Amino acid sequence: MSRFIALDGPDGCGKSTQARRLVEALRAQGHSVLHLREPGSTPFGERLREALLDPSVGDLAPLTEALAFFAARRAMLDEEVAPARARGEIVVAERSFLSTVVYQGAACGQDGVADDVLRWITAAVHERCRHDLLVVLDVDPEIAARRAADRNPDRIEARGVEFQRLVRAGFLEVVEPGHWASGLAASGILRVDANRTLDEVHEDVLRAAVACIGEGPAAGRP
Ligand code: Z5A
Repeated sequence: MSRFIALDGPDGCGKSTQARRLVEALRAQGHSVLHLREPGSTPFGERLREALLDPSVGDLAPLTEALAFFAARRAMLDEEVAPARARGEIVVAERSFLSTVVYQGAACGQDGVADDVLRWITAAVHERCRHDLLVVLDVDPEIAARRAADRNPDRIEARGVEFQRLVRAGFLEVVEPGHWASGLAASGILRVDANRTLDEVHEDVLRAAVACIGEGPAAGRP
């Protein structure tokens, strides 16, 4: 049975590592799994990713950034996620619309894209292809910064630890029960404490994914 699962969270929360481990574990259980990343995973999306992360691009308005992330997302849904779902595969993606809601919305304060605009565009972009499970890996920005200390920051990472605090607060808002975002994932949004060891985080992520895969089909699920 096909499922669409995304791992999201602040920079350095461990999404890429946990996505790789989840994909390996699910494949070891016999599932056919497609591993994607946002922005990216299509030729168009990878070109947008390059531009969006390139420090030489300089500042962009939050709405400009949001529209570019949504454009890359829609291409990935049409070209990769929908066909994989039709083949009955499990899709594991790094990041989701939650990142746009947080990075281009809540974390930008008054300059951010308004929540009702983000909600409208998200619904339109995901009209025919929605997540089953969204996992937010919640991490203290100082811990995340130490983990990524040996890397050159990309355009968005270069905003520093204060911005990362706002990003974390934004993710903690979207995992609150009743936030509109949870209505776009059949099994909802789960917060996982990512301040722990890789193995502890993996156990929680795998347990949630296996539970989601084991659940019966939701109404309207493609
Ligand atoms: N962005 C946006 O603004 N709006 C949007 O809509 C979308 C994205 C979709 C690119 O995302 C940027 O785009 C990102 C958000 C923005 N901004 N920034 N910066 P990305 O996902 O490609 O980039 P990232 O968040 O910077 O990913 P990352 O740096 O690769 O981090 P990660 O995937 O969360 O972590 P990792 O690579 O798995 O781990 C980092 C290191 O920590 C690595 O050495 C691990 O071995 C180590 N690690 C991870 N977990 C642990 C634990 N639990 N213990 C110890 N060490 C650990």
